[in-house]
Amino acid sequence: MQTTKRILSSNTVASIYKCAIITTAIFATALLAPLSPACAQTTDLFISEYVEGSSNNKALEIFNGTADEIELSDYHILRFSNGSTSSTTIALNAHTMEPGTVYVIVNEFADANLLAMAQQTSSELNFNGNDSLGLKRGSMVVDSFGRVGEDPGTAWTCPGGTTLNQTLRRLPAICNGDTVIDDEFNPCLEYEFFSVDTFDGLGDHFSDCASVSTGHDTWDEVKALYR
Ligand SMILES: [Ca+2]
Ligand SMILES: [Ca+2]
Ligand SMILES: [Ca+2]
Repeated sequence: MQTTKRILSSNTVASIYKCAIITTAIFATALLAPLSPACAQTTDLFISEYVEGSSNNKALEIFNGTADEIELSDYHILRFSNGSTSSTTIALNAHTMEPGTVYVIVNEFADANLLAMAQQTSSELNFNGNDSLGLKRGSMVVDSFGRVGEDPGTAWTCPGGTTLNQTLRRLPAICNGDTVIDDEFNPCLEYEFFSVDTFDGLGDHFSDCASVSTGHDTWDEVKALYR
């Protein structure tokens, strides 16, 4: 039986958002009603699970929490090994991600039961706890893991958590990726931790966040709908 451990307690489990009410002098409140309250929203792909397991059991799960289909081949993963600032690129396959779905990439030499979860395999998906990762759309960083340029030794750690020999699952309250690749990394702020070779969270992701249409993600675009 897998053992699970919640690192963060009631303050994160509650995931209560103070949703701001959209107000404006320009548009009638009635017209704006469908748009409010404006909760924390997901605007792009992010990493929803990181598997740093035994041997070659390495995997990443990417989540589309937006309201739109997203073409995955517009994105790629970068791996920065052992504190290096230069990276290895892992291209992502052509695949249309429907809203609310995930995509799982697995090291091609992983155990069969992990490979069975894969939508893509790569020999380059090989990290071992002290390696940073980036998820990019073109030149834009949409998420990152670890701290580029820092070799923490064996792993980034925090009370009850480590990036070595664990499965890390993004907390439901995390709505968007970490777009700063080289600042301090505290995995306990963003992930919950599961024992080594936990694979049963791959294939879906639970998020507390509202999805937002990436086609209408600026206020000017939203306003244009009501003209
Ligand atoms: Ca390494
Ligand atoms: Ca960061
Ligand atoms: Ca998952």
